[in-house]
Amino acid sequence: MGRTVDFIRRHRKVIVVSHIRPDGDAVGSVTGLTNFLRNVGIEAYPVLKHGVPTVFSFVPGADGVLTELPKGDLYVLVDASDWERTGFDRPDAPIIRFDHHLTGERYSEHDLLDEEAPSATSLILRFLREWDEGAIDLSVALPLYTGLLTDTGSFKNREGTRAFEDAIYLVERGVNPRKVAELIFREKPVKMYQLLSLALKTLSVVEDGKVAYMVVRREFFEKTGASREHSEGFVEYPLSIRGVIVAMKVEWDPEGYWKVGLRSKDGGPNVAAIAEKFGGGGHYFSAGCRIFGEEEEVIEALLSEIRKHLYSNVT
Ligand SMILES: [Mn+2]
Repeated sequence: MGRTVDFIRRHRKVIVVSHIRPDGDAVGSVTGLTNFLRNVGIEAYPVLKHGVPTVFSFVPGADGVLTELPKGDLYVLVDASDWERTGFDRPDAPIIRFDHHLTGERYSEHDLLDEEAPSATSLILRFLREWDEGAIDLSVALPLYTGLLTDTGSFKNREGTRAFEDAIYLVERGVNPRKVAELIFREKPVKMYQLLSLALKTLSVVEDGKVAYMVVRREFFEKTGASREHSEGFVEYPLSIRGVIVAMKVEWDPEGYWKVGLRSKDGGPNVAAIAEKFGGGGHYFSAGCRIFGEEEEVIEALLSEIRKHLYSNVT
């Protein structure tokens, strides 16, 4: 890790960038790492093609996030499997990747990839703790905690102690967990619930109650005026049904594809393997992919892949 620190230090202008349609982990990784780099005297810029979703606007540095990619000497790709996920053309400068998914592209010997990390911000935290603990102030801790909280589904999605150890560390740095939870989970616009009520009408439970899914159609967004960020987390609803071990959310995307979120529970199949069949990826219990086609065809293709994994122990 010391070598990676030296490598970053050799560059004058560092650009930190993550994926389109950013979630809490992408926002937290981009802002937390940028704030730290500035604390240690490095010129750094946070970039997200689609900007910061309103729900995360409280994160320190959120208002400084750029939506265009500046020229830099080094690009740090965080919480993303490959550069294409940023929505930008590939820059003419070195890229290093910090991510908690092992799949995806490798960019340099300085890539930090650790599937054991519950969030990209957790991996970044471990790296920054070795770099300079004194530079981890609240402007770094709060974004990192936001990524940790959201990517673990409020500490529901991971086993073991690591997420809690990181949380203790970050709370000791000044993060107020109650306040953060309030800002993220108790500031929903009513449009979100209007969108949810339409989406819940599509809820289907199939395969003897083992599989549940929900569709978020284009017209639901149009009818309610909700935006795409409001459907974040909807996959929890089919997943929370008793007996269901695989859940999915199939959502219209303005770019013409269906954005698919897949989740698995104890005893369920590896949804990363299912997502990979469609060019996506993720973790055993949480994965996603994008598919072009008609709604019915897309759902049938997904269900048929799920069936294979459900009944034949393929992983
Ligand atoms: Mn993540």
